[in-house]
Amino acid sequence: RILILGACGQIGTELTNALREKYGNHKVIASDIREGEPELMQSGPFEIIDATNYEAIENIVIRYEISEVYLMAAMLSATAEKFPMKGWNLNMNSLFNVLNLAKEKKIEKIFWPSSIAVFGPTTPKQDTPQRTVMEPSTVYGISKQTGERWCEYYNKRYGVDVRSIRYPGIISWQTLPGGGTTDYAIDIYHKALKHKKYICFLNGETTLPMMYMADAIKATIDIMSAPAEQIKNRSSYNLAAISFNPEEIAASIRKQIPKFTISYAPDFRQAIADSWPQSIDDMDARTDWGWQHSYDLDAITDEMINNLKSKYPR
Ligand code: VAH
Repeated sequence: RILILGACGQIGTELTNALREKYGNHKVIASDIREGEPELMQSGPFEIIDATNYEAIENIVIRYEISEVYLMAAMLSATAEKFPMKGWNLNMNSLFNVLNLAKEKKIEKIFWPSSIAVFGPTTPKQDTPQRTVMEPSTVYGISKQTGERWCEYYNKRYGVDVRSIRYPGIISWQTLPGGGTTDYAIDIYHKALKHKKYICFLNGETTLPMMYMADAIKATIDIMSAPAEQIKNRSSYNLAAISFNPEEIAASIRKQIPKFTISYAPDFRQAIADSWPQSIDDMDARTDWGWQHSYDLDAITDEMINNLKSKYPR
């Protein structure tokens, strides 16, 4: 069976639904520090677990005979800048708990999300390579870079089958934005439908790597389904789909909502975004385990507006 830690988060929510669809509702145990959306709570087993508590995870692993763990619990970039030690402790202790369960052979396989946040201001900004200078300047990025080093160490030293993806910004409609710097790209659709205008906390030229949630879920399931010998990078894989800036996403929205207007009021998150790459080279993921994205910006806008418009009747 599969255990998802952080199942009520932005990726966790849709990953739980996708894994239940693929493997059967009762094969996928969802867990989080608090309850989540009704659909997730009702579609299969749910347990309250604090991912920083080793015994709590171990109890559930034993009770449900868990063989695979997806660790989706984390504090994202903007929030971790407000609470550095809480962010570090959550992001690192949850990872050590899951890596040690695998080292003790209590589970067989782990998925752990990294992020483009592992790259810093000195990293090449265009077509950022799989291996390059990484001097992250955020708590979140430091925790993800360190986590990658530990994943590779546990794989090489103890044979732990841990697999990881450096997610770009992810756009989804099933959960509200949750403390990410890239979450302007989610909020903008809600505000476009509700007010026909959006005040963006990044400036209009801030280009970032982005991906639609369906592509991110596909990549996660693909890397976990691939034979172990195909997973050559045991730190984490670069993954890319598209890159755009607030001006470009606003133009895409205007094709559906002509009166939509955007204005800019950059805040502390501008410095976070400026430290990240603008585009990513994900050739290794495409070569090693067949990664290929599907959604471009206008397709994302179609999906977001079609799924959100019922929430904001005109
Ligand atoms: C964040 N959405 O903004 C996350 C992600 C690359 C960004 O890690 O913190």
